[in-house]
Amino acid sequence: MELFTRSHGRRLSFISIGFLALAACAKNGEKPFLPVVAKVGAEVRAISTEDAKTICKSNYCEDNQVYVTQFGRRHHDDPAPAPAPPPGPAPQPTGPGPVPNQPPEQMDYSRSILNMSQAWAISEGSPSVIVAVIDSGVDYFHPDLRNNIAVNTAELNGRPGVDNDGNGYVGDVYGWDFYNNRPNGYDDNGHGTHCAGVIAAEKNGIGVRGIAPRVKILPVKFLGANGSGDTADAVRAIDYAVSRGAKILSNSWGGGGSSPLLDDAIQRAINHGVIFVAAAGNESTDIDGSPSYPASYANVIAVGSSDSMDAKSSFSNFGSRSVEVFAPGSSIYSTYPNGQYRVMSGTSMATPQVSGAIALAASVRTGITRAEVLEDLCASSVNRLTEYSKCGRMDVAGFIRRVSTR
Ligand SMILES: [Ca+2]
Ligand SMILES: [Ca+2]
Repeated sequence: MELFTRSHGRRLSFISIGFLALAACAKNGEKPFLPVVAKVGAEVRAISTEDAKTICKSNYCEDNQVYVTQFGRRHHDDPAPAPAPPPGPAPQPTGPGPVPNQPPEQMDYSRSILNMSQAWAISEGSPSVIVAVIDSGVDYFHPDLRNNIAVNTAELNGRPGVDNDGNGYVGDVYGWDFYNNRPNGYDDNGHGTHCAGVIAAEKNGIGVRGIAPRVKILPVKFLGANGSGDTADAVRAIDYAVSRGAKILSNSWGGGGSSPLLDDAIQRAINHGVIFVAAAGNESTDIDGSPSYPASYANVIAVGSSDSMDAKSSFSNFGSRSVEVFAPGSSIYSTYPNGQYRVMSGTSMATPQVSGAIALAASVRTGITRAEVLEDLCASSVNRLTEYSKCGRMDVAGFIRRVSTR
């Protein structure tokens, strides 16, 4: 394998003192950071510097990168960030607890900018399309999400403590938590639940409505309660999402340097027919010149953030060669854990707008390819922000119209 040939003789830098400090200060609910990631057989796992001395003699190893949510930096015109819910154990599949009274359904400016009523006249999405939210997890009992979760029925109806569908994960009814290595991608941060609502909050008269309000969300957690995760868990999360039949992988996270192991996992997913959407990042940087990962890997659909005036969000990264499309990411209203709702800003919020639109496209035309998605998404985008992107600002009605007539 190419990875192994590349590995021999490669020197690991065991990067920065900062990461070592991070490892030393792991707090409650945060696991210690292991600075090396190794590929041992088919398994990818994080290891200590000490273990690397022996394991990396005969296996491919690289620096374990740290990734964080692409929640926007704060600006004077942004609302204060919502406090994260306290970390706790994942609710088990016995059912939801009591939820607060739900507000009536309301939609922010992004639904009108994206011409959603025209798009919804063509399709509200199909329950056979699964979008994996690879993030901090999802509140899968949220009243606006619980009917749109990709439930693993073999596990739900199977015997407890047994891997009923034989996929290597015991009890993965509502996805998997790779950060804590336990069943169900429950959200102890808030970020993943917000992204999930942008994609598929239900059309039910309460809360908010997602871009594709009838598709299914697969919760895949690899970011911890503190919003950060590493290469080893990201790779396992991507492979898991593909194995569960997700057609679209929505990735509102980034950071770190280039990782051959992560790139490999992404290309493996794409070769499987999956569409990988990623946030361009929030450093106000031209990523044509300084790449941002995973957005900058080949064949990834990278998303920048725009605002209610159709301008680039001040925090958003950009790149006329590296960013495919912009979508509204400033001040987006969506779901939040424990039956709540929040306004949040970031390329994190723009990314699920695009993932949701592609989910609609895949609902209208089963088996649509990544190349066809890109062609129609780009051709239908509005001629704005083209100095910052390949295609401009997404228009969902135009996109779905093109897909439906292809
Ligand atoms: Ca299983
Ligand atoms: Ca709703």
